[in-house]
Amino acid sequence: MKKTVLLLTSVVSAFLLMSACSKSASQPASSVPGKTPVAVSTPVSSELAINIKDSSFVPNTATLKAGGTVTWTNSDGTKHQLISKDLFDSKGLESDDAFSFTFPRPGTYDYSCSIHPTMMGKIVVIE
Ligand SMILES: [Cu+2]
Repeated sequence: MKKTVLLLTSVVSAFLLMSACSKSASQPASSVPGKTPVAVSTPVSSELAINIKDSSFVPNTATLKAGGTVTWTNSDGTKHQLISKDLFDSKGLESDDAFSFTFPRPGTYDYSCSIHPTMMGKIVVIE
């Protein structure tokens, strides 16, 4: 009688162990889809295109990889001039003119339009 109980106990515990094993084995597989959106939601480009439209920068804030280049294109009918303190000055950008700047180092760089000071944008450069 005692032997039967012992056998049953070992069978039960073996079953529990197996189910625990299969559960932990399936965990890495289920955590992979969870990890993928994180990688997708933070795409870091080394080439960025920013559109100047209706006196605003689209996108207004953009993330760039260090060493990457940003190109602004003026899609407005009015002239804009992009400036960032001690960093760049696009000079006057007429309609359809483009200006590119390469950001070698990580950091947060604010820029604006010297003609329309309320036009502001930000480039976040990461390693
Ligand atoms: Cu402007």
